[in-house]
Amino acid sequence: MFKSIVTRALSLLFVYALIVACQEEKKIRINFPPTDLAKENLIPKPLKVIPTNKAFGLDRYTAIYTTPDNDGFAEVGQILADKIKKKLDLDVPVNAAGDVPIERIIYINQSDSLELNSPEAYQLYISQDSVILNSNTAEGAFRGIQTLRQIIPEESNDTLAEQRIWPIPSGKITDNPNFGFRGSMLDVARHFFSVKDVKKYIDLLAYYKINVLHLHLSDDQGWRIEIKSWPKLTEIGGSTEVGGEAGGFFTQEDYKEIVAYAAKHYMTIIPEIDMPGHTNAASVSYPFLNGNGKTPKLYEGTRVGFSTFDTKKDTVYAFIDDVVREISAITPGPYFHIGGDESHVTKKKDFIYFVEKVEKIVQKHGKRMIGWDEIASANIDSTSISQYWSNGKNADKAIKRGMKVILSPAKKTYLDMQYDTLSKHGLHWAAYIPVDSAYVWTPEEYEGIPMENILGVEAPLWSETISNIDELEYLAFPRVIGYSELSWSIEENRNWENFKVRLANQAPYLDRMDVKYYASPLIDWKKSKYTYKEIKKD
Ligand code: TNX
Repeated sequence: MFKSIVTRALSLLFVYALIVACQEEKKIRINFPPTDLAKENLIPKPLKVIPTNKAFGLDRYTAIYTTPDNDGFAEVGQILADKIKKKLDLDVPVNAAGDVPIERIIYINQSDSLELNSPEAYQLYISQDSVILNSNTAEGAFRGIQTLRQIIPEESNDTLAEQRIWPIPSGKITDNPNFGFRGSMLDVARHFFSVKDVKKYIDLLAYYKINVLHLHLSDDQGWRIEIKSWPKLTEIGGSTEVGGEAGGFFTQEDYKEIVAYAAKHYMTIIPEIDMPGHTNAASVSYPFLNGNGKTPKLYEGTRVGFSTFDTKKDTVYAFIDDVVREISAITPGPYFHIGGDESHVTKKKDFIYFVEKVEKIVQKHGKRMIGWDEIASANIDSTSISQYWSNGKNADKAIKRGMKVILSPAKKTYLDMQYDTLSKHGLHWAAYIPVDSAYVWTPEEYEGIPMENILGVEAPLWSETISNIDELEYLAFPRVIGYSELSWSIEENRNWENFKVRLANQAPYLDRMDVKYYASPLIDWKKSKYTYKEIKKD
C-alpha cells in the first residue's frame, strides 16, 4: 500500500515536472486559429464540455505517459498510440524512459476523485501543453481515449510543412454514461459471419463507446458454436444457412478469440442459445431434442415459430446443462441469454416449466439469465433480465417481478428494419426506420418502464436478409451510431438537428474504416479524402 502511494506520488511529480518543463521552455507553443471544443463532432455527446479556445499541438514531440502499476492503464495508452499511428502515421511513444525529445504530453491518469463516480466516467483536461485524461479505472480511460480519437483532426495544420502539427481544441470534458449497458446484437445464425467480420464490428462499436455485443449463436437455420460434448450440433446443424449456402460455426478457440478481442475493447460478449423455439438446427443434429412431432430437416428459409425442444424430457435438460456449461466456461461476462422468443408451438405451461428449469441451469453455471420479453410469464428471479422487443405486457410482468429490462423495441431499435421502401436489405414487419426515427425517441420514458428497471439499450441486427459484412454495415450504419448516443448521453444533450451535423462528420472516419454505410439522404455527409464512394447508389 505504502509503496504504491510512493510510486504514484513519484509518477505524478514526474508528470508535473514534465508539464512545467514544457511550459518554462516554451519550445513550440504555436498559436493556432481559435478553436471551439464545444463544436467538435463528438458522438456520443459528452455530459459537459467547456471550451477554452486554445489548442494542444499533437506532433512528433508529443509523448504518452500513463499511471504505472495500475491494471490496464499502460495498455490503454498503447491503444491510443496505435490508433494515432493508424490515423495520422505519427509515432507517439508510450511511457518512454530516458532522453526522448518531448514538448507536450498526454497523461492517462488513474484518479480516485469522487467526481469520477462510475467505472466508465472520465475527465479530459486539454491545455496548450498537456492533455490529462483522468479516470478511476482503465475502462474509463478506454472510453476517454475514444473521445480523444474523435477530436484529433484528420488533417494537420499544413500538410507541406516540415513539422506537421495536429491541433486539438483545448478545454475540459466531463463525461459519464447514462446507461451502463449499451449494446448491439449480431445474428450469426441466419447467416454466418466470420471472426474477422465480428472483430471489425467490435472496432466500430467501441469507437462509439458501445460496451456490449450479444451474439445470437443458434436458430432454426444454424448452430454456430462448437460444443465439444455434442459435436453434431456444428457438424450437421452448422452446415447451412438461409438461402442454402454453406453456413459455418465458431470453434471454441474462435469464440475465445472474439471474447478476448472484445475484452480489449472493454466490451462484454453475451452468448445466446435460443430455446425452446428456434431450435430446428439442434433437433436436426440430435432428433431426441425435438418436441414438435415432425421429422426435422435442415431449414434454409426464414419462417419463425415452428420448432420446439421437448420440454418434458430429462435428457433435454442434460443436453442444455452441457451447452450452458461449455459456453459459460469460456464467457467471462456475467450473462447467458436463453432466447425464449416466438415459441409458438410450445404449450404455454410447457414454456413456463422450461424457462424456470433453464434459469436454474444458467444460475448453476454462474451466470445471470437474459431472455426475450416472453420469459417474464414464467416465475423467475428478479436477477434475471428481460429483453423487451415487442410486448409491453411482458415488460409489465418483468417489472412486477423486479427484473431489469433491456430496451430493444423492434419498431425503434431493430437494425434489420429497412430505412424506407427503397432499402436494398432488411425487413419491415415492425416499421421502416429511417435514421431520424431511430434516434428521436426517449428510452428513459419508453412505454412507462421506470428508469430504475432499465438496464440499457440494445440494437439487434437479425441476418435473414444480409450475408456479408458490406450488407451488415449497410443496415447497422449509421443507425447504430445514434443508439450509442441514445444510451450514453443524457436526454438534455440529445437533439436531432445537432446530432445530424455531428453524424455527417463521421463520414471521414467511416470511409477510412471502409464501412459501407447507408448514405441516408437525410444527412449532408461530409466529403473526405479517403476512398469516398462518391456515388452511393442507395
Ligand atoms: C423477430 S425479435 C425475431 C427474430 C427475427 C426478427 C426479424 C425476436 C426475439 N425474434 O427471430 O429474426 O424478428 O426481424
